[in-house]
Amino acid sequence: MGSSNSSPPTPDYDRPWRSINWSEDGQTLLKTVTSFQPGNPEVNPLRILLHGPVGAGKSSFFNSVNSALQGKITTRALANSTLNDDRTFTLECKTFKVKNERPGSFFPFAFIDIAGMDKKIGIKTDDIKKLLKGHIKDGYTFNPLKPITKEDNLKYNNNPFLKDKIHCLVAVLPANTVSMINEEMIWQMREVREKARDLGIPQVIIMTKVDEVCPLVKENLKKIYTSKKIKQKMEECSNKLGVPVSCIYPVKNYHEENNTNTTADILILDALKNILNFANDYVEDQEDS
Ligand SMILES: Nc1nc2c(ncn2[C@@H]2O[C@H](COP(=O)(O)OP(=O)(O)OP(=O)(O)O)[C@@H](O)[C@H]2O)c(=O)[nH]1
Ligand SMILES: [Mg+2]
Repeated sequence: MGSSNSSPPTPDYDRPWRSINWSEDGQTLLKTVTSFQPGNPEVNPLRILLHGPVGAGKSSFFNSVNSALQGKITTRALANSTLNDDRTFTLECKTFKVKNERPGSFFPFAFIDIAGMDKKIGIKTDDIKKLLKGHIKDGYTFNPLKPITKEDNLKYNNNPFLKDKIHCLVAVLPANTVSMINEEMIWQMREVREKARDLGIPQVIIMTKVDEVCPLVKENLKKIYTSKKIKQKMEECSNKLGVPVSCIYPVKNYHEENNTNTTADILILDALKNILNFANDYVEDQEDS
C-alpha cells in the first residue's frame, strides 16, 4: 500500500516553464529599461496602445509601470472606473508619458490608455484602427453618443507619420474572468489584432489579475511560472486572441499596495522591456521598407 500511494505532494508545482531571474533583484532590469533609447530618435516616444475589455486592468498596468520605474506607488491613470449604465462617458484619447529622474524629462515611451471596449458604449474597433494608423491626436474624444465637433476635427491627423502611429499593440486581459469575456468582445479584439498584424504592428498580451486565479501565486508571486493554473490561463488568452503564449506576460498590477516590491516589479519591467524591444524593431523595420 505504502509506496504506491506516495504520489508527488504538489501536483500543481514543479519545474518553472518560463525562466526568470528573481535573484537579479530587479536592478539589472530597471537599468535596461531606464537606459533604453529608441533606434530612431525621430520616433520618440514609442507609442504603446493598451486595449481590452472594461475593467481588465489597463490603467492599473500603466500605473504599475510608472510605479515600478519611480520606485513608489503612483496613480496617474484613473483606474477602477466603476461602471453603470447611466454613466456619463468621455472617451478621451490620452497619452501618458513617464517622467524620468531629470526634471522635465521623460522616458522615450508613452502609453495610450483608452477606455475599455464595451458592447453598449465604449471605444469601437474602427476608432482603434484609426489610432493604430496614427490619425488620432491626444484629446480626441471617442464618444458614440456625441457628434464629432470642430475641436475633434482639429485632433484628427490626416497625414500621420511613423512617429504618430502605434508601435506596439498591447491587449490587456484579466486572468480571472478571461473565460467569461463574451464572444463579441473577443471577436472585436481579434479584428483589431488582425488590423495591427496587417500593418505589421507587433502585439503582446498583458494578462493581469494573476493573484485572483491562483492562491499560491497570490501568496508568493515567484510561483507564477510554476503554476499550471497560470499557464492554463495564458493558453486560454492565446487561443482567444491568436497571440502566441511566448508573447503573453502575466503580471500582478499594483492596485491596492502602499509600496512597490521587487517581485512584482520584475514581472512588470520584464513585460515592459519586451514591449519596448518589439516596438523598436517595428520602427526599424518600417524605416527599412
Ligand atoms: N487583484 C487584482 N486586481 C487588479 C489588478 N489589476 C487591476 N485590478 C483591479 O481591477 C479593477 C479595474 O482596473 P482598471 O485598471 O481600472 O481597469 P481598466 O482596464 O483601466 O478599466 P476601464 O478603463 O474602465 O476600461 C480595479 O479595481 C483594479 O484595482 C491585478 O493585477 N490584480
Ligand atoms: Mg482605464
